[in-house]
Amino acid sequence: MDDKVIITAAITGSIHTPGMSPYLPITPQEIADEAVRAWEAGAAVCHIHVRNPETGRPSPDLNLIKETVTKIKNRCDVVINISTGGSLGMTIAERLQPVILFRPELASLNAGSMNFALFHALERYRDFKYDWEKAYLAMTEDFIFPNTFKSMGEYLEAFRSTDTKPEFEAYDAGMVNNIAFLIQNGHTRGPVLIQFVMGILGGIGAHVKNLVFLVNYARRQLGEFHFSVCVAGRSQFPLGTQSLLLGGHVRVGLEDNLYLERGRLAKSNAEQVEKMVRIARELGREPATPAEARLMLGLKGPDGVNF
Ligand code: KMH
Ligand code: ZN
Repeated sequence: MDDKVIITAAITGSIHTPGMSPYLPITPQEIADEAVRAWEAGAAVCHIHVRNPETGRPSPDLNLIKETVTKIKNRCDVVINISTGGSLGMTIAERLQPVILFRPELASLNAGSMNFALFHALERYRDFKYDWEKAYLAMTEDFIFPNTFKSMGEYLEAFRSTDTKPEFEAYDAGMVNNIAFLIQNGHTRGPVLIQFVMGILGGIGAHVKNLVFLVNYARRQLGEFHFSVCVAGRSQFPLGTQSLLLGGHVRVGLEDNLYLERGRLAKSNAEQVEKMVRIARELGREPATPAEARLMLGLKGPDGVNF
């Protein structure tokens, strides 16, 4: 299945705010509809955050998560990857709760701490829909997204006990080193799945040479591993294409990029998935089905989740 590419759709995330795009899904119904449409377009995995339905603010509410993932699971077999990055300001314990309660097949596990910076978006966006948006972005100038070795070890223990596969989010090269440490010390086993997240201020820049370096570095440090690439902003498609050429997988979606092309907002996650499917096929990479993705990543299957 070497030629198969696992396309993940990151449906709404917690980086963008409602004032930035009218197409950002907010309610459990909207998020579920977007996930199902992304699956129809060729996504094998959807990555899930939730938002307060009234305000659009990223939310830790477990009922909203349960409602959203249940709606998706009732309608299609897409692999559901729940975020443990959550949103800025959530506690480490809060972020882990969805894994403990819902035992998903796959969940994100952030591979190190960083100043997760979004404040510079305020140079571009001035008019917002809700009061909270400006302050939410502004506070990131002084915000450390905490993922210490202690908490990563605790997360991995919970992931092990729920048979949830971690998708390690690596925002910089040092985080690859952190993953190697976690393997060497028996916290997790290879082959690990890494999502290289590029272009976040506070992490590595979105450049072709950086991705070559990350992949080579991870190969040296980890041996065999699976990787996917997602990029904040306009390099999403070019670097996603580079990942295809390097034999990696790819993530698209409104969590990372609101556009379909320069100056044109994506009207849905599915539009971005469709574009990535077209590019992949041109390069001889067929989108993996959810069943194929489960096989490739060694996931427990949808019967093993608790929702
Ligand atoms: N919410 C961001 C700080 C994840 O889903 O695990 C990080 C994030 C990553 O969204
Ligand atoms: Zn996320």
